[in-house]
Amino acid sequence: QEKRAWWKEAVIYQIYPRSFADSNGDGIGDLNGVTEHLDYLARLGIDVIWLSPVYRSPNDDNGYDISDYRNIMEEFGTMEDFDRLLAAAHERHIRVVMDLVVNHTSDEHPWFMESRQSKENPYRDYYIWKDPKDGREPNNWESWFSGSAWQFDERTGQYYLHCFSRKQPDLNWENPTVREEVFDLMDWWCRKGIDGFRMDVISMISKDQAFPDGPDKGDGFGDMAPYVCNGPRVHEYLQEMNRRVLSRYDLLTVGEAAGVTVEEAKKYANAEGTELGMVFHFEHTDGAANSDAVIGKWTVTPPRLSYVRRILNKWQTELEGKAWGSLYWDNHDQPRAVSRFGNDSPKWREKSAEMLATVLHMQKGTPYIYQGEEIGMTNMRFHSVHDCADLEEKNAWQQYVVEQGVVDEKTMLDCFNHVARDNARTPMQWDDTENAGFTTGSAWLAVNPNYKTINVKAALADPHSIFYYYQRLIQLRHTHPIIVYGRFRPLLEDSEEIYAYERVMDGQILTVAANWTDHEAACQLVEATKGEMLITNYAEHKPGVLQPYEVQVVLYD
Ligand code: TEU
Ligand code: CA
Repeated sequence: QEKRAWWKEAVIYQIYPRSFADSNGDGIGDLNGVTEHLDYLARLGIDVIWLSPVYRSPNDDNGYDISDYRNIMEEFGTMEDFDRLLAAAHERHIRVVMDLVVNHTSDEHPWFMESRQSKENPYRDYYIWKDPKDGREPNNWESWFSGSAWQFDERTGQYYLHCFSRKQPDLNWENPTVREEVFDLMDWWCRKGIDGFRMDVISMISKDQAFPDGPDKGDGFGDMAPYVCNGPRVHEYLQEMNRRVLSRYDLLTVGEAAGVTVEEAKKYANAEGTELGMVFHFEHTDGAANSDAVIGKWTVTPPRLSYVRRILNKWQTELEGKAWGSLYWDNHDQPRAVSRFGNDSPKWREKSAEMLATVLHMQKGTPYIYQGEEIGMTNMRFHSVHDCADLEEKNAWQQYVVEQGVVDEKTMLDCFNHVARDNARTPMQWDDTENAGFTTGSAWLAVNPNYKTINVKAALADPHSIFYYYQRLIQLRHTHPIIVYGRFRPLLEDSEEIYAYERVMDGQILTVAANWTDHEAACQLVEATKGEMLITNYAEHKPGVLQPYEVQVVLYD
């Protein structure tokens, strides 16, 4: 029997504040914008909001580069605004989870500004500095954001490590003082009354101290993943964090775990609770792994049902009883769910979005909804690299198109249109007025032109909208313990068309059958339905057949 916990029973809504709602007309979403829309979120029925970083930051990577952990980003407002948001959320029984980015800081963080001063500076060991090797980088590691992961610093003649951009130097977790600093700032936020942390690339905090060259990636660099993901001391550090901070509060903790395997996840999210509550894995969203990548993560090939199902079913069955899981189709780093896994044509957008939502929300684990997913927001069309704001896109363009010439412009833009992070970062579409009601000024990133039809106002006015479908999925989770705690059993694992499974608990069975395609598909699971239909996205059914993107969820007592 699974141990009960509020964060296992909750549905989380991720907010990317920069793109959610602008309250003061400067074109940038902000904290007051979030506060103003809490009633909307309460109406959806979610239990928790996770805020992507809102700390002081020069915004090289939209807040994932923090220069002050105890202050609010100027564009987003003030600490008073934050306190008001927290109180207003709590009044509505919505908890607030903060993003915690402590694998690296901004290069404008005072720790780093000190660190780079001299080799003797007391902050030197807060970061990872190495001498040149044969006059060049200490090893061949490629940053996740293209180019070498090492940056030479003239002043002291050494390189520092940055797994992400050069404005995101990696902290040196080997240094116990660094760990104390991190635990202190976490404690500071906990004492403010926040309800948890989503921990950015927490699987990367321990590096192999030999810093060996990585396997050749074919683009002149080596893969650092084997030496920076799930490193030698990562579990030790998280257990220490758990003892020092997490265990003293009642928190939701989710580790963003780049490179995590099921075996590793069982440690990070172990049922004894000595590390984290759950982790995000990337197996079903990794472009490079699930299809023919053009280069790196860049691909134009949509993931196939058989691939996605194999991965999700593996995680469902292997974590059972050992670790809690998290469920998501998209976030601020991924393309829009309906565009990637479903069908965003006007004809099938709604049905396929509802099908995807059902397949995810009926699985075991804590579901995450990314802002706009609940109204079926779609990918953007980028016509030029100048339409992009994200440094990952810009750097990849520079490296692959401009410098190396290994991809032509059109192919790269196609890739962007399929998987670029900016697809998820276009402003939230609130209504059909100019800028989709996101801002009265000029939006920092262009609004998707389809806002005239796809927006919150239209969704709220239509009782058959995706919004109300999500609302019902959330209500079901809150009323049927089997949806939270039931065991997962895969069904029809060879089908090319149907994703089906069941959940079982205390003599009850919950059956989920979903047609993943745009045509009718025979399905023996829906021949004669005697149980109670909990939710479906079609008003009428055909015995033995699932209509395009149809899904049925049936409870048998
Ligand atoms: O992302 C970490 C991560 O694993 C990246 O490799 C991510 O998968 C990448 O963006 C995919 O292209 C986290 C944050 O979610 C991301 O927004 C940050 O840019 C990154 O860490 C650095 O903090
Ligand atoms: Ca603003």
